[in-house]
Amino acid sequence: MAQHPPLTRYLVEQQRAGVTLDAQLLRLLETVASACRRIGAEVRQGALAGVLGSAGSENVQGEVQKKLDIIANEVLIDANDWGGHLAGMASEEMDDVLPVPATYPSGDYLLLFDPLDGSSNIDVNVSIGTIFSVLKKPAHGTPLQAADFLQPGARQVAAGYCLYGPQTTLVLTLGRGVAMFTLDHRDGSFVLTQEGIQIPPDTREFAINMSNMRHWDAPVKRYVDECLAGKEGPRGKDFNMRWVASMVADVHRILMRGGIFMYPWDRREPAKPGKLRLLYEANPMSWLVEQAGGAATNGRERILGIQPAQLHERVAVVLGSRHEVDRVTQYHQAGD
Ligand code: AHM
Ligand code: MG
Repeated sequence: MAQHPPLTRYLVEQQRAGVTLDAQLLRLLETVASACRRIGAEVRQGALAGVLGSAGSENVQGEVQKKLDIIANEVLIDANDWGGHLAGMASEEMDDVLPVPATYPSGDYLLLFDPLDGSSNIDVNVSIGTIFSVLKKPAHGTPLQAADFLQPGARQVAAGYCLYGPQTTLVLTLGRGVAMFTLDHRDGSFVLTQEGIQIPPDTREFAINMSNMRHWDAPVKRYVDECLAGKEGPRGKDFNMRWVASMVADVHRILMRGGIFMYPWDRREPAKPGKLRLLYEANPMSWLVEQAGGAATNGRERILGIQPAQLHERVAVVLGSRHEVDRVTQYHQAGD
């Protein structure tokens, strides 16, 4: 293959290598990539395009929506609803699932997304992203329903994210490793810049919002305390800490150089299992991380094995370098 083949060529080569990638899935992935390119263009224009700031509305989870949350959501819908590759979509920013309009043919796939992740960073010009997950529509003759989207992450057929940072980077898995594409702004194409991404099993870097420390459960507190104790502590090494507050950026760093990311359950809202959404954030990121040799749990069990009970379900997330995730998981299991 050429040194930096475009996304389309990569997908066709994957198909030839035996990855199940039919014409609909191919169109879906190219459509998502081009929608991300458009979202990235809006992000780059920022104040010049009047896209910063709040939209003055709330999503179903009671979070204030930013203008770019809504714009990104619309770009993804408009790009995808007419192509015949989707039966429907679900988004962090929509109350209910969205079947494709009856005027268009219905396809075999379901697309789930967090259109603009890291919303708190939009107005301060820090990296943000789009996260997506693709499922097959279950075979039944009835109209599309929310239950069709409630599949464990292990059933995803594609997952990825696009990071709008110093570079615009699309990271993708089809279940055979993780590949990264960089947007060439000169001609608007995503080209392959890294394949077979591997997360080192050990790390000296952790990512967690430390301001929540007083609300954490004992296993998370123990793990972080041991990291903070450094060389003199039980881990016998110094740790560094990073927290971008955009999951896309934090996970990207982990894919590039290792680390552990945690957004655990905490006492602020005890009835909620965590902050992050299982279907739009945790599942796609967990699959990417596993495909890169890392691990992802909710502290106790593998995230990809969880049977979702509702569309906007939340989950605790511990993901990244395998040995560190195993350690946090063992600390939880020991306390059960
Ligand atoms: P969002 O989807 O509304 O942007 O929220 C998810 C984001 C994640 O990207 C990030 O890891 C987390 O929220 C940061 O939360 P906090 O501000 O509590 O540190
Ligand atoms: Mg998000």
